[in-house]
Amino acid sequence: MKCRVCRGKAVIAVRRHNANFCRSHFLEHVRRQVERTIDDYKMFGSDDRLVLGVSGGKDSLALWDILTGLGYRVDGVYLHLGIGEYSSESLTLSQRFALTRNLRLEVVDLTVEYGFAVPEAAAASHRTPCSACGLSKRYSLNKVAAERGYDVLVMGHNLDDEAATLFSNVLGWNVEYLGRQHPVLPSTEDGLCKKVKPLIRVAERETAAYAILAGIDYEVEECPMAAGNTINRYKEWLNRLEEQSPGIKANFLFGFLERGSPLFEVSDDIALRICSNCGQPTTGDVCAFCRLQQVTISRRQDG
Ligand code: Q46
Ligand code: ZN
Ligand code: ZN
Repeated sequence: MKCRVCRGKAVIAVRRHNANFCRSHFLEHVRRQVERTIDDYKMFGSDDRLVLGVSGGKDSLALWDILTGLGYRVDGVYLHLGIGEYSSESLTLSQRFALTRNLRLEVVDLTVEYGFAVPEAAAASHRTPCSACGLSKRYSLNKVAAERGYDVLVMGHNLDDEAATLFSNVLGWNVEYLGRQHPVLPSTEDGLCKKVKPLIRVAERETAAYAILAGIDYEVEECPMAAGNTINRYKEWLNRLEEQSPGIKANFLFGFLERGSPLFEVSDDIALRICSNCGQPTTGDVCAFCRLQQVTISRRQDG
């Protein structure tokens, strides 16, 4: 197996690009994919203040490495979810990454800041852990980005994440979510920070390979609350299709973004209001995060 670029010994095959790469040309290939995504979708420029949602996993740390390598100045924000050892280990790995590269990492602890952790909120609200977790991440990362005056909130979702989410939204015909599934969500005057996903051209196995080949020490343990997560199941299904038809996952996602997405665009008329409890943007009176917080704390007081 020879590298497509230098004909040296290849270490990885990327079947959907019909290409094999040596270590250095694979790293280069991934960086180019990210650079192209940033340019194609006009995600940000060199003057923008960027903050990255950091989890300690392969995707966010690989993306931090890639963006700083491309010359962007990117701070990180880590949200401590309160999921036992998994959270404390991920935090240590994130802090070590930031420290050794002289990068700024802000840590927000859900328990300290909001009085509850993900496992308790999931149980109290009868949501799945990933649903309570996703809501908490969206809320608190946006809040930090908006309050600290960042121009863009950068997220490490990869091709598999986005394709599986799209698959899930199509299976359920969640037209509202389909309308919002875009690699760039603009900022709003009500307090939503611009949000972008520069890793969407890179598959999960490629971000893992990038992290390993770039010498990044990341959290390899899976979150203990991931069991039963439907998105992970859809990822497996899509990977089975990908094995038979390399490229099908990327075609599914990018075909949607180019041709399907405009059909589901949400109108700008959906006016956001200000949550009467926390002041963050919401479509209702009290935002979903404050409702999650209230139900969790009141269950604890009742119990
Ligand atoms: S951390 Fe949170 Fe993931 Fe754990 S609870 Fe689910 S969403 S699986 S990326
Ligand atoms: Zn090479
Ligand atoms: Zn609120």
